[in-house]
Amino acid sequence: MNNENMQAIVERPSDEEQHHPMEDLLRMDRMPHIWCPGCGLGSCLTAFVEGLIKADVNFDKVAVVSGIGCTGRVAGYIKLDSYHTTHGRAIPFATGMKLANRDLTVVVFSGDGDLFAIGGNHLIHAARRNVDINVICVNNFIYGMTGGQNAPTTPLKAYSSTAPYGNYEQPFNLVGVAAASGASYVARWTALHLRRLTDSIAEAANKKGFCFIEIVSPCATVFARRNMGGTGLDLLKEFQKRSIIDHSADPTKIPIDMDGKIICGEFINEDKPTFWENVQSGIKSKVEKEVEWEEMQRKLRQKVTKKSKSME
Ligand SMILES: Cc1ncc(C[n+]2csc(CCOP(=O)(O)OP(=O)(O)O)c2C)c(N)n1
Ligand code: SF4
Repeated sequence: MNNENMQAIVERPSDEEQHHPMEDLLRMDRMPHIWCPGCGLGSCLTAFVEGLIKADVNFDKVAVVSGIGCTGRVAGYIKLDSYHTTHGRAIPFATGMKLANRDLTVVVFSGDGDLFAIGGNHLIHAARRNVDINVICVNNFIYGMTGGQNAPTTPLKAYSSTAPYGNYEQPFNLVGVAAASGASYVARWTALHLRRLTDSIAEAANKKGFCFIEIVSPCATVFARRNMGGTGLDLLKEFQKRSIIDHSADPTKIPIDMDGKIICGEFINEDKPTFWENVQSGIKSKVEKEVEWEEMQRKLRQKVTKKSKSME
């Protein structure tokens, strides 16, 4: 190593001089974050920020909503208007915000437990109504924050703190639930598919209707350790081995199990009327019918008056 290189290493910039490439969109005063080493959430947040930049949305008009959990911390780390709501209630909160202020791009960023266990009912009904919000769900197969209890996504036979002999409950296939409930956009990626995930987030940000993106992401601490004696990195390697991209796959037929393939892709990308558009067209046709009815009544009254005058 020559002297110049040596000098460059010795003279590393001080902490004050160092800048995070995404610091404009992150609340740096909240760093260091709470996530464990090897957790996939850092990559998920990076893809989210990059996706919003790529979508070229007006950041003053973006609102991010999270529920409770490790994933839910995203609302606290992103430097945009963001709301850390109660467990399971991110979607109703986001729905209200979007309906009251329809210029906003509203994104829910939360965990599989938050969105599909306690919040499951809200998710299916928001998808059914095609509410114009985006939902990004980080699926780490477990309740991470509270110590690794079974989630509705825990694969059969996987170990969790509430399934010490292996899980015997059939898990939800998240993209299948979103698709069957009527979402306009449905995609699944792993935390390794950063470029494709970023593109999906950008696509959804500019799309009307209920958009759902599942990110399969490693929980290094309470899922990986308990199930494979490995780390978050080992789980990522496993995802790499098992992932297949197939955009034409039927999202209702691609559950994730402990050792099978993880089918990823953009499965649904449709245009259909949103909840608000249906409300507007309902009101419009009702008003038109009333105007028509009043006109008919007016003409009838005119006719009757004319007739009675002619009889006088
Ligand atoms: C009403 C209510 N019930 C239960 C909890 C406890 N709780 C906090 S986070 C969580 C699960 C989080 O799991 P998930 O959404 O998958 O997020 P992760 O931590 O795995 O990212 C639970 C049950 C709570 N905070 N509020
Ligand atoms: S518990 Fe799991 S999901 Fe939560 S921060 Fe740690 S590794 Fe990530």
